[in-house]
Amino acid sequence: MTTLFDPLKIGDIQLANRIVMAPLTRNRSPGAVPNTLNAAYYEQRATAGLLITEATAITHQGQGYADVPGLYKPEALEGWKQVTDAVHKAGGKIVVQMWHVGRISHDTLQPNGGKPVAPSAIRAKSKTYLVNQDGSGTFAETSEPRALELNELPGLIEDYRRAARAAIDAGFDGVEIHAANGYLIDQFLRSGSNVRTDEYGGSIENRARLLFEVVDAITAEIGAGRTAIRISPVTPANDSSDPNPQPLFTHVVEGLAKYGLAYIHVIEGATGGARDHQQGDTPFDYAALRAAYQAAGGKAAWMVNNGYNRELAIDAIEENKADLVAFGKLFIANPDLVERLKNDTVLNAPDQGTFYGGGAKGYTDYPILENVA
Ligand code: 8OZ
Repeated sequence: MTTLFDPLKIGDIQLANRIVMAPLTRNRSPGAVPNTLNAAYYEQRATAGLLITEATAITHQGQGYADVPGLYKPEALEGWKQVTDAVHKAGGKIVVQMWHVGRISHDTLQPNGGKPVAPSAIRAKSKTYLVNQDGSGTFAETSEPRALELNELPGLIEDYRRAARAAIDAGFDGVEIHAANGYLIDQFLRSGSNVRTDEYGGSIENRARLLFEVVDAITAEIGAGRTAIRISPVTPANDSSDPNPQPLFTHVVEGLAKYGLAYIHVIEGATGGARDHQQGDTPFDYAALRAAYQAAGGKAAWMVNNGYNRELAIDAIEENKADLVAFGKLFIANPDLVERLKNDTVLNAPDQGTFYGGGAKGYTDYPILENVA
């Protein structure tokens, strides 16, 4: 029987176990440049089968929060090189989560203070995180976006391609396309944020067009075996809404089946919240989603996330409901989570107050087992 602690090859990437560190926004990279503190944080967690970085902006336009890292300037790529070197020296594997926030941004974070871009000029009822002149953090309403022009989309896809190449050059084992949580690609997918009347809006096929064009560009550039994607079929995060997610995401995974991706990462329920959250009239059927992917010939590893504990994770792998399980908050608080899950030992509790912004406190100072008093 396969267990959570068994190795697995996903696309081109060999993993030591099936325990994954989920992408976690930590707002500790001023100027969008990863630093030595960030490298220490990831290195501490390198016993995970796979580390997924915090969401990382592909361009300045794709930036929506203070002090999140980027992939769009040389200093940031140098910074990431330190991170990937540290993780590899510690025997780990790491992919970068490629992020364009779309409308979840603020004018003050945009190039020349311009409007954030979106499929349609519909403001999200959501907040972003800014840093004041004095260094203190505040949450602010997201700004009014402008609709992307049809002729801007090829440039946007090119931004994804360029960032994927830069990521591989910076030493990443692969990339995860962020198509979840109400950010740009998800904004295109869902009818609540996409009312376009051109070939990128309306039907499910049209709303998923950008997603597939991004996957086409990235897989052509770096290979499908180093490319992965994250989706969140029912999350209400960042005001994302669609009354009929099952056929929408069935179309998405059926289309993804042809590429030979490294993995498909599915957030089950409301991101960071209720696993049984629902949009529309019927509960979402995740088993049917996976079955549709496999029936279409999809062979990528199936990664699940959201509120998994030891027991749920062990069950998911042993019952073959998933190939990989991603843990978020547990990895924030437990750098040696793999060891702790293996031995079924006590877990450190995460401190919510230090999730976003700050320094080493609540970041690199969680104790590992032998240091627990
Ligand atoms: C928490 C705070 C800011 C951003 C996501 C990238 O939800 C995020 C995020 C999470 O995917």
